[in-house]
Amino acid sequence: PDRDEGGSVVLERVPLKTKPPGMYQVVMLNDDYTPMEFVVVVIQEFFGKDLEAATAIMLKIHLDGKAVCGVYSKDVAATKVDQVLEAAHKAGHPLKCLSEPVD
Ligand code: NFA
Repeated sequence: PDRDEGGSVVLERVPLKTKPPGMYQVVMLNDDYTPMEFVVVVIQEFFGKDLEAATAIMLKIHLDGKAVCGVYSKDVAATKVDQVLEAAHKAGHPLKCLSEPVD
């Protein structure tokens, strides 16, 4: 067995089980400049929502300041954020979004 500096046996701690990976929500933020129609198109394109659902989410962002567009694994959520920010930047809009762990 492995021993420490004092010669005592070092026992390895083995996890009994692995924890399931946490989920992350992609939150979109309101601003005063991005056109509503652009936001609706982005939500449809990158979050798989139909026109009605995308419009409801856009209006919630507009009225509440932010809303959740979807919940994904950590890496998928990060990719969604990158896709939204790139599309907004290319179109010249200041639209912002972020991902955060679901409580
Ligand atoms: N507040 C923006 C406007 O009035 C619309 C908007 C909605 C922007 C959702 C960003 C997110 N044009």
